[in-house]
Amino acid sequence: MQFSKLLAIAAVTGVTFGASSNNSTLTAATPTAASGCSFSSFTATNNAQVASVAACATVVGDVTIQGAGLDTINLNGVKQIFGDLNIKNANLTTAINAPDLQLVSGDLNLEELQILSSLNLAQLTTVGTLQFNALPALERAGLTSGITTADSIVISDTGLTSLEGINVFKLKVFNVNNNKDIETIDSGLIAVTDTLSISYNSDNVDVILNQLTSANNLDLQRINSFSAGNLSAINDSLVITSSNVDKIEFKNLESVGKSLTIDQNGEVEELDFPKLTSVGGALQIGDNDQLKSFSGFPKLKTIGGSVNISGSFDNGTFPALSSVAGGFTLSSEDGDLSCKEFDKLNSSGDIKGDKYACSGAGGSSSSSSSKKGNSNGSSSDSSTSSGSRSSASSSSRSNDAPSVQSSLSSIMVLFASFGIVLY
Ligand SMILES: *[C@@H]1O[C@H](CO)[C@@H](O)[C@H](O)[C@H]1NC(C)=O
Ligand SMILES: *[C@@H]1O[C@H](CO)[C@@H](O)[C@H](O)[C@H]1NC(C)=O
Ligand SMILES: *[C@@H]1O[C@H](CO)[C@@H](O)[C@H](O)[C@H]1NC(C)=O
Ligand SMILES: *[C@@H]1O[C@H](CO)[C@@H](O)[C@H](O)[C@H]1NC(C)=O
Ligand SMILES: *[C@@H]1O[C@H](CO)[C@@H](O)[C@H](O)[C@H]1NC(C)=O
Ligand SMILES: *[C@@H]1O[C@H](CO)[C@@H](O)[C@H](O)[C@H]1NC(C)=O
Ligand SMILES: *[C@@H]1O[C@H](CO)[C@@H](O)[C@H](O)[C@H]1NC(C)=O
Ligand SMILES: *[C@@H]1O[C@H](CO)[C@@H](O)[C@H](O)[C@H]1NC(C)=O
Ligand SMILES: CC(=O)N[C@H]1CO[C@H](CO)[C@@H](O)[C@@H]1O
Repeated sequence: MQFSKLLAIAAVTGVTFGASSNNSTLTAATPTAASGCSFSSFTATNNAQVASVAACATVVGDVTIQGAGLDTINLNGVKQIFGDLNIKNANLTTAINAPDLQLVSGDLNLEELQILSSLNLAQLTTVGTLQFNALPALERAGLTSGITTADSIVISDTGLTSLEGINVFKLKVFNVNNNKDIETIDSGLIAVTDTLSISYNSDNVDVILNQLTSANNLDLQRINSFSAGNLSAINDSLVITSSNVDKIEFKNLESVGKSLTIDQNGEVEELDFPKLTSVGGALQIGDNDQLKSFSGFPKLKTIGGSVNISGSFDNGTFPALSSVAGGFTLSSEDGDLSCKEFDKLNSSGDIKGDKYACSGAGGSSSSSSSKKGNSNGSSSDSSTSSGSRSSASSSSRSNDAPSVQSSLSSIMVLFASFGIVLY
């Protein structure tokens, strides 16, 4: 968390010393705290101990408040915490008041507060990570000013009805899951550099991310609708699963860096990816009971992993497809889809992987070989042109997308630049 602390401090100095001179004023921000307000960590389990924290306008160190001995937790007067603030496992706490708190440089973590129903974070604008977890009675986050700077937001298993007050647009993690009363997520998010995940909120959750231009991992589960008309690049993987959407539409998306998975969406009838030209990893489409066509990829040219499509299709084409680095499996149980086009794709050598199988209206065809397909889904025609044709072994491995994590350093570099851009 050291890194995010620095960032948060940098961000605050941007505010304090004028965002117009966004130079490195980090050293000017070294906080000074009154005696008793600076420590490595401090745990409060009763009102007197909480009051001793509340006596500090500036706290340097990690604060944990926990236990069943606390009804209302009052942190009035605390303005800045250079460290983490954890409030957790306080199962009799009904209210938390921190109306003067502007900054938590590390994690602000509220967890396992079963009857917490009132939260006042009226002036909070800056956190390293905001994490709410298991706050079932909390309907409002009490973020009156609103959070504008954070590197991660995780909202999980709360009673919140909206994400009002969360106004961070460029960050690393945005994860909203298992909030049964959130029916709309309409956010100004612009870029999410690590994971953007929205899953298992209200069954009717409509997700509107019309400012989003780029994402790394995008994971959508149990959503009702999704719109991201400005999203042009997904650098890692895209997963849409177990959702009620009737149309999956990514009007502006040009590339998916790794795999693209669309499965178990029982109501989806149409896919629309008019600009998508490349999928870096596997393309997986399956268990979408109402999907009769996969003709929504008019420009898709290269697939860097394997293809696995199953369902009951009347038609489906990849008119622009010229390279599949992995194997190709298409199985259409009912419907009119014929394999002709895909047989052609295979015999013209555009499928590089070791396995080709298609079953459709006119019958089925399949073959496998140990040609130089690759096991990690990236490009295959490699160095030695000595076509290694060892006898047809049964080594038809599925070429799943590589799941290489972005290196920490590149995340840090990316994020460092966001730290500045945030203003
Ligand atoms: C950075 O900003 C501080 C405070 O505004 C100013 O005193 C300092 O001269 C600036 N440094 C540079 C290199 O611009
Ligand atoms: C709260 O937690 C304490 C200690 O874990 C436990 O003894 C008590 O029964 C819990 N109370 C409620 C209302 O859950
Ligand atoms: C995706 O990759 C592009 C090109 O490397 C980069 O400019 C962009 O910031 C990345 N976006 C995210 C959200 O990681
Ligand atoms: C894309 O972003 C622009 C500028 O923020 C906005 O006006 C427009 O409505 C967005 N487009 C879509 C299709 O959402
Ligand atoms: C293709 O996906 C289906 C599920 O949609 C799965 O059962 C099957 O094993 C997959 N086939 C391959 C070759 O990966
Ligand atoms: C493809 O199949 C769908 C669903 O059966 C149908 O609505 C559509 O008209 C078909 N398109 C073509 C080009 O045949
Ligand atoms: C797929 O293409 C390979 C290489 O051209 C060929 O050997 C194989 O018979 C083809 N499979 C089918 C089912 O057409
Ligand atoms: C697997 O990926 C690595 C790194 O991208 C690459 O160096 C290697 O050649 C690939 N293996 C094959 C068999 O393509
Ligand atoms: C006053 C100043 O240096 N402003 C700069 C802050 O950073 C942005 C983005 O890097 C520059 O465009 C500004 O010129």
